[in-house]
Amino acid sequence: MNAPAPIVKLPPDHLSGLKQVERKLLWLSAWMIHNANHVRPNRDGLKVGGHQASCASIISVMTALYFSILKPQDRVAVKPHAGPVFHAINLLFGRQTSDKMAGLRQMGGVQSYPSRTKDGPEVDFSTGSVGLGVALTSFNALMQDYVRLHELDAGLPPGRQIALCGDAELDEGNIYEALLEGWKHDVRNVWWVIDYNRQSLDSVVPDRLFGRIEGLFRDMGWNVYTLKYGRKLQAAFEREGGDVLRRWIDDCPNSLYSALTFQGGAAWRNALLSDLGREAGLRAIIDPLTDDELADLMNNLGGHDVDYLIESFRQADADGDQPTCFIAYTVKGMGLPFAGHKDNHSGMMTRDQMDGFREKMRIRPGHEWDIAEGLDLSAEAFQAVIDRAPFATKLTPAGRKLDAAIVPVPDVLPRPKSAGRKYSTQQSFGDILAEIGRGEGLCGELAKHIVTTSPDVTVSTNLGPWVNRRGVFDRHTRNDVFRDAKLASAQRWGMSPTGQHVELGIAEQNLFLILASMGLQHHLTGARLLPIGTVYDPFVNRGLDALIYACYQDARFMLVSTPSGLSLAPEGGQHQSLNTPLIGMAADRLASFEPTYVDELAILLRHGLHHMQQPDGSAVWLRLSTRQLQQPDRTLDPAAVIAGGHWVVPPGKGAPIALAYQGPVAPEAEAAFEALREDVPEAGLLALTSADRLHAGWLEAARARRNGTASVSHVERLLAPLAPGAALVTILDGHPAAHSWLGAVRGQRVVPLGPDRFGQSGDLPDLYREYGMDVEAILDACAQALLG
Ligand SMILES: Cc1ncc(C[n+]2csc(CCOP(=O)(O)OP(=O)(O)O)c2C)c(N)n1
Ligand SMILES: [Mg+2]
Repeated sequence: MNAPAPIVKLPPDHLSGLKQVERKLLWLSAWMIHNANHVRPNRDGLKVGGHQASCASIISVMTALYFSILKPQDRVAVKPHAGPVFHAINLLFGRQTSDKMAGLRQMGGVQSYPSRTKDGPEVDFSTGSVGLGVALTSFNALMQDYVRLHELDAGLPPGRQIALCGDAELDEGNIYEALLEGWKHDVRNVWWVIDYNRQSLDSVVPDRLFGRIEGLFRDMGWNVYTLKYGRKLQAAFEREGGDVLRRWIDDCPNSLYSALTFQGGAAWRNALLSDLGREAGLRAIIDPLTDDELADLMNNLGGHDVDYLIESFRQADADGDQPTCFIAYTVKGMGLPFAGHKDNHSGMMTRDQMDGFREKMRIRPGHEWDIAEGLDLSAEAFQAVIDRAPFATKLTPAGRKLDAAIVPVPDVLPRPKSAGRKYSTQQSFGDILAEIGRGEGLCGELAKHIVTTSPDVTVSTNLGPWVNRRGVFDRHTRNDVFRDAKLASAQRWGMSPTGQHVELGIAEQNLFLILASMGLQHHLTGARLLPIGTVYDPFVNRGLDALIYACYQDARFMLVSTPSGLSLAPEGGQHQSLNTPLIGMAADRLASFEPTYVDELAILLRHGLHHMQQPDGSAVWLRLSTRQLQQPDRTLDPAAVIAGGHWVVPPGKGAPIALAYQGPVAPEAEAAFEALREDVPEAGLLALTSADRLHAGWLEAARARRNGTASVSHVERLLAPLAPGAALVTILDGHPAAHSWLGAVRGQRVVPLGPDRFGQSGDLPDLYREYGMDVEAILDACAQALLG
């Protein structure tokens, strides 16, 4: 526990004003949810939902922060279930409308959980999948330093990165991965405020847990403020018998404390008297109190005392920029009829309870959304409390969402001459990036904005040459000891504030969280970053929730996953990815590609760097391979490669069959095609560069046609020369379902090849034979397809 902070008293009028804010937020958040569930017409009979208890729990914390502590440049991840409190705060600041709030969880209304893309620019970070928003703040602190040290930001003052965190969020493993990574990078300006109501969704949290948590944060170099008791309890502890009361509370199991809170003053009295009735000092404290006053005293936890919270936040501010965790003890549902009940997570006030609550809040029917209704202050005085908050000032005249100019990308990226040589896509990805890293000519500006990162696979995904040129980022300059000692190594990894690679530990969720932060910098700090993250393709699954989370927020980055598929032959089943092409197709705001040859890769890399900066662009994913292929000498149509496919050998008109390949299985497809052509000279050979883009384009065109706009998609055009009932044999080093749908485009018959079982160690001939991907299997599939 910290030494008591020097008292920084709030002026009494300000404190009473903030208590009115608390009251208003409690009402508005509860009313929003009640209105959505019990007042608004319900067309489908589904429960709308909302979390009145989760909101009530954190109202004092949010009041203290938003109305006294936060500065406009601070960025906040709000715990998902406190979304209604967040919107109510914005209503008070004039940045939200009651119409939208009345539409909570309805289309066009505010989202259930704060969303950057749907709820507008006031939301700094989307939240919903617990733990991720919390961890994101730590990575954003790192990136805030990065963009400042690289002088890429808009020059606004640096802010705190703050997470308002439910205590159960600390069960998520990604929190600890992020804590460790943050420690390695010596992050600063991060605050995590834990709403320690000791309740999760199902139950009350085990008592023994929190001793551990405090120690964990301290071990990671964090400052910890444990805010257990509010001022009233602190005062009671000072009195004779107060130490007994304190010991009793400290020893009280979480579940009993919750149950007594729910039962109220009489139950508190019974419990205290039965355990401590002979303690004269204690009797002197509790006997004069009415039941309501006693309940009020016992619920006066640190996280419900605005005055104490503000003082603690100020103290932490004065302590400096060390990462700080505040464990704010609270009661879930504080101030509501089900306060403390273990089942209150999704509990909602009944109509009768709401009537009683409305009366207590003095809200007249028809005035539910009026800001000044039911307060002990005039509207003007209340407005003055709001205006006094530093956060009432806008970050910029345009608001909280910044923007950054687009960095021009040269039409053609520099790359080593490949035609006629053997190369893998992974190898040439590294080579192209290293060429950009020279920073010559048109690549000068481009190279400055690229930032790379990788979870301990920098070398093995071939980022090494780029890192050698651009250095590793660290706030402090650290020499490369091996280099200084003149020991031979291909990697020259000096670390400095100007480095452009952020080296991460293995945890893949951290990769996607830092990509999310990097990919949002244009909106958060006005810095245009072109983030590129590399990872082994199968381990995209390990970080998948964080990847989806990054895309959900519309973060802009390039994911390069390599190596992929069975073609990684000897590495075996756990390293051979099957499902990733399907993930790429199903993830929104993520354009996924799988080039086969270097010329396609160069087009797609260039496209990706451009696309991820466009207002209607998205993140980009390139799935690469280590299989070396003989490179063709040819000229490609970039538009076709970007749209998802191009004919290597166009089919004759009305051809009965075509072969389509994606990725490193091209040689097998090409060899099978040569044999096929002997029997069916008009057969075609199609190179697929993106099942995802083809599919997306197909859906888009169909939607446009349904809306009466003539539109033909790239895949429809590609397949048009084939006979209506033609066969299409497809092959990729990934789950064949990624291609099965092609048959639906024009009613052609698809025979999809590719592994649908876990792989194993082997060489390519054995594995391709075993999993039906060799020349023979392709020809068998062609024969089957031709026979119908
Ligand atoms: C990754 C994930 N798993 C499960 C859930 C479902 N869920 C929502 S809230 C919650 C418990 C939240 O408890 P806590 O963080 O303590 O919040 P509070 O008590 O403040 O409501 C769970 C399990 C979720 N939103 N995200
Ligand atoms: Mg909780």
